Amino acid sequence: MSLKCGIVGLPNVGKSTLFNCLSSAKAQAANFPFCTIEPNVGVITVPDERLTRLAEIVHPGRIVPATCEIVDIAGLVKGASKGEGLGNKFLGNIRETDAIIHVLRCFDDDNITHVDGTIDPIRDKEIIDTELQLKDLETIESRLSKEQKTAAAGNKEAKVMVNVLTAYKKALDEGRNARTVTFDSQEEEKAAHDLFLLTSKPVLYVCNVDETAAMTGNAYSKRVEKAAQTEGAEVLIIAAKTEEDIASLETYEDKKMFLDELGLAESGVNRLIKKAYSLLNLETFITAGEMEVKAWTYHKGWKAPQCAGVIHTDFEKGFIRAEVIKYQDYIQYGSEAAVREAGKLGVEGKDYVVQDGDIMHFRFNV
Ligand SMILES: Nc1nc2c(ncn2[C@@H]2O[C@H](COP(=O)(O)OP(=O)(O)O)[C@@H](O)[C@H]2O)c(=O)[nH]1
Ligand SMILES: [Mg+2]
Repeated sequence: MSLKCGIVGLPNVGKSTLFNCLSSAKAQAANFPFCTIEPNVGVITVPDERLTRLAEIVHPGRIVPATCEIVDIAGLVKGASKGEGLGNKFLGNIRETDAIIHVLRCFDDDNITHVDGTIDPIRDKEIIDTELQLKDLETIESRLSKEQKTAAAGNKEAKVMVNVLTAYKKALDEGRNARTVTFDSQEEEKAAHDLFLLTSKPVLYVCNVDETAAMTGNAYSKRVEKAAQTEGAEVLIIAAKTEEDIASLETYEDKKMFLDELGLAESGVNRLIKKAYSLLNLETFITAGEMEVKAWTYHKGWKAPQCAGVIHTDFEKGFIRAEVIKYQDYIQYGSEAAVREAGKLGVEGKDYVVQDGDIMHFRFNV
């Protein structure tokens, strides 16, 4: 399961700059560097210092971090839902993503033109939102008439779908994003999910600020934070151009020094990926063996068999039990044997809810 995030925003707000600094983050894990699949698609490793610490103990053949696919989605402009710019092509790209990274221009620079002439991240956000909403409305309306006919013939599922579509239509007609709508029943939630609406995807707003505002943000980003609050969305402040410079530095020490000067503990790329994980309720469990120390992504709340299934479907089908070591225990005792001896190795059954950072060993038979 690889997470897929799409970067959207108006032209010249810094999308490609952000994409480039993601693409230069390759120093993080030499065995799985960022690779560009297509000019606008890249795969980045998910930063996780726990893997490095565990590898110091286990000395595995390799470290395999989780990965995240990033797509630089260009061409979103006013009228896009009607086919302006690259029109429908990029809307298809967005539909395939798990989460949206919405870049907003929060920096002044007379040398870089803004398509609408002035710097106003809230207006920009609304332009993009509107295009995505219009596309969703199109999806909903074409679906609604069909489902209404089926529902009229007495189909129960279609009735559920009609309710869902109607609730969405109302929200979108009022200019709200689909993600602001909540449903009471599981059937409705499932139907809602199956629609893959663009504005129901989780969104992370990235305020692209100048270097001086890298730590604190600025008046523009404050406005974005306020707007995001009303829709329960997350905001991240990144100085993309500066981060691009940082990413191009050769050594870890040089990067660290630059970040320290800006007052940042961690690069924007790291913060971005970590935010995306929490946004999607994703967590990581780890397998640690001689061959490899590896991160696996699962949904928060998943039980042991489901997590076993992330590694292999046979592990889930033939699940017997899981042996679990807490990350802190592994570090403290220094080896699996020592953990076992200290009585800290948990033997868990099929109802165990896996926790972030758990080091898992599944017992199964096929
Ligand atoms: N001054 C300043 N310029 C930036 C910043 N971020 C991006 N730029 C510049 O803005 C221009 C457009 O950026 P780009 O990433 O290509 O925008 P895109 O059209 O959204 O992909 C480029 O010349 C960047 O160097 C920033 O934070 N400050
Ligand atoms: Mg671009």
